[in-house]
Amino acid sequence: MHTYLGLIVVVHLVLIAEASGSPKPCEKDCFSGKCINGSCVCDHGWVGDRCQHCQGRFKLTEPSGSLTDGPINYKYKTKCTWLIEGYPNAVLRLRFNHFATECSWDHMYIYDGDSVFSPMVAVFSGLVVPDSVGNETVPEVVTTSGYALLHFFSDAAYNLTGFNIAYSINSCPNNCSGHGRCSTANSMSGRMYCECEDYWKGEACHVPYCRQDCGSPGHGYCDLTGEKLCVCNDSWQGPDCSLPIPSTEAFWVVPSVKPSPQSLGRASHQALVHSGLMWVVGGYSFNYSYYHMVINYNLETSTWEAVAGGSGPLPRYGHSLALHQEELSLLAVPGY
Ligand SMILES: [Ca+2]
Repeated sequence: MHTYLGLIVVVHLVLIAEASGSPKPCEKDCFSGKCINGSCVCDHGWVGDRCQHCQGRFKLTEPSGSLTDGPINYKYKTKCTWLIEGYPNAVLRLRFNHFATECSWDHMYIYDGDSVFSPMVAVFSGLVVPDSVGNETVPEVVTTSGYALLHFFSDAAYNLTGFNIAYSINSCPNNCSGHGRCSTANSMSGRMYCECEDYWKGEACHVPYCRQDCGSPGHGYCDLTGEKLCVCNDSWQGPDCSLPIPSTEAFWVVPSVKPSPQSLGRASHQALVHSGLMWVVGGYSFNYSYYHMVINYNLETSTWEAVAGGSGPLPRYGHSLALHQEELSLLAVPGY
């Protein structure tokens, strides 16, 4: 009987000793997981000894948030997919706060919908850097189905820091660029839009107008009746009428062009300007098997026109294009 009691006491002491022993720590922090018995146990969708790499599928249902490949370089040969679920027909904005992948080998595909069979709206590969020092503008991708599917793929060699993409549902474009207020007032659909401060226009209040009051009254005046721009006097030109005619200085003009079916986005096309027309030949568009092989843009009227196909050359991309002896005969050297 004594022996039996003694055995129980010993077992009890052993149990107390085990319970009071501190758990074995992990050598390094676990990023997306918990440290259990000296090793990181990863949350769903994360892998690596520190749970530092995305791999697998994620579903995001909060009205705003962010997604990343992880805190350090992404993994070789990986696939990560995020489905952002808003609500039907909500506007969803994705902001590329950081993006660095191996150009042409590691890609981020973005679809406007809940699967890869939805329209593809963008593909990113390479580096996203601000236009200029102090310009904090980052690219925004917009989906209008209320959903977005992002798929990241990396190949077997070379990696970079990856990406950090913020998203929000029913927000204003580019946060109104710091030059306006985000509002739902006067919006039939209940969607948010930017109310711009004076002298800023555009969907995101990103376009300045009538800078320096157009040099009024000597150089020109601000016309607020239409597009809100400077109308320069005869001897002045430029967006703010600050350059004399003729000018030794080059300047940019942003034309006011409405999107049209003919101007459908394309890649690997060729373009040249001849007699006030910009000709665009060929190219590749991701979502449509049919597109206009030859289109032109009239620099005077700001309009696109498609040239009827028929007996012309077959659709192609990655080709070369040349103007022959200033005549309007375009030479399209084979591509794909
Ligand atoms: Ca790579």
